[in-house]
Amino acid sequence: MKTIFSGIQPSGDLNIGNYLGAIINWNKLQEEFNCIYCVVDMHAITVKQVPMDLRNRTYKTLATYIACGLDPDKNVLFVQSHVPAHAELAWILGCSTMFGELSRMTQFKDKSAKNEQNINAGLFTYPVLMAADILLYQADLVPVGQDQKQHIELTRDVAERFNAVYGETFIVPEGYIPKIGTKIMSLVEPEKKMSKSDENPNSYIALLDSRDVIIKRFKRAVTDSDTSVRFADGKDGINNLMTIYSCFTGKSFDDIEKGFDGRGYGDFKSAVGEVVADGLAPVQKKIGELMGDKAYLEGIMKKGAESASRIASKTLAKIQKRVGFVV
Ligand code: AQP
Repeated sequence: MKTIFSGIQPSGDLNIGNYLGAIINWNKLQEEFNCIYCVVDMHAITVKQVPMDLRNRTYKTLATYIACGLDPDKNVLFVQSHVPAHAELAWILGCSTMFGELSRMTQFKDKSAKNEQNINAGLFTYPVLMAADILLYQADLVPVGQDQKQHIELTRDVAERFNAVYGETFIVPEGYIPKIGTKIMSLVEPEKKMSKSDENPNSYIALLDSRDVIIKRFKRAVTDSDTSVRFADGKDGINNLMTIYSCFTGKSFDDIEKGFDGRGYGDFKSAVGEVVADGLAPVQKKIGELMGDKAYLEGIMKKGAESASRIASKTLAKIQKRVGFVV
């Protein structure tokens, strides 16, 4: 059975970008693959966090994985900082990663522009830790949204370089990026991706937003001066809303265009708000229930960390031997 690895940072409240670009695709994979999903809290501290909020969001992110359908008995679900091998392997891989490569990472450039007062070394070496996350589990496939493609390519380069120097050690993973929903855009600046750490809450729909907030934010979503609902170049706002509507209803763009023929943007925006609110309601209910049972979530974290550590420590020992450490 092939292995899948992916994770999400508890750096903000998860939004429909994270949901459509990552989590719902993970769901489809749990029957066919050996799946390992992590809450990557160590990545989250590359940007300033309030400790209490980070802790709470770590629980909430795990609860969201389960609420969205990931079965803790079929998937390994764990928290990154509970498995120290991630940090240990990141150090070793950092010595096979070039400064120039890391300097070219778009996410580093974007995040350093946004956090001028805190351009820390962790933000710069973030992709090395991500490579360690993936390679520790000898993952074959990494299901992510479009924005993570460059980091997956770097992971492949680092794995290939390590294998060339020390002999075949790592499986070189492939990104798994489905066709639709892999880049949900901001509702206020539709040329930018939707991000959970965006300072403007009107730019995203968090999974736990109330029905009223969801409907209001879609009504205010930035579109264009045209009036017909159709997918076309230069209509970033409408294209984004059509993508979201399609993901929540399963309808094709053709069907959406026909369904809203002769109706204005106002009608369409309301319809998008309704289907998203309906689609998220059961997930919200389940997250609420799970957050009321911290002991259950801690049990999953503990069991997940034990399973992940078993796999990770084996890979790490092999690598330590390869590079010449006395083990
Ligand atoms: N807008 C998006 N559309 C589709 N997929 C997305 N993902 C993120 N944003 C979108 C996917 O969700 C997963 C979460 O990744 P992450 O938390 O490790 O970091 P990220 O990609 O940087 O996500 P955010 O929401 O933008 O977080 P912040 O604001 O903290 O940086 C990944 O699979 C990602 O592709």
